[in-house]
Amino acid sequence: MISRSFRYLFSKGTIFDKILSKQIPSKAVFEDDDVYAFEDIQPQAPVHILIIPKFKDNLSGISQAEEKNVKILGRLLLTASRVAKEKNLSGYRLVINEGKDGCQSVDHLHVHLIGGRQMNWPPG
Ligand code: DGP
Repeated sequence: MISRSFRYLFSKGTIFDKILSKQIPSKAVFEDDDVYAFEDIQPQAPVHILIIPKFKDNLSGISQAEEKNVKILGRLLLTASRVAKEKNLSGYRLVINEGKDGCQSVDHLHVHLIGGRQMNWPPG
């Protein structure tokens, strides 16, 4: 059987595929069978964590989501909430950037968990 990391190694993918296959190091915060949470390399706040599905399943962004993705979408949000509790955040923001106008730079669905400082509204 082909291992997971072997498959990632040869799949055409984004930087997050390389992170998942450990070709690129990352600072893990949480991991289970479905999701991986790790520290953002360009933090926008004292706490800035990315939560991604381990199996991309064509989810390059939230605009690709279909009914069949409901479970993983829920897992991403639950993981964000769980990590925020573990980090003792009293308040925080969850962000999904979509497309060029949404400032998305990596085409692998991800939720930003941002906290540890006062957020502003409206966002920039
Ligand atoms: P977005 O702009 O919403 O697509 O967010 C992509 C995020 O990914 C951005 O905040 C920076 C982060 N990022 C890009 N490359 C790397 C990397 O190699 N390692 C880590 N940990 N984060 C990365």
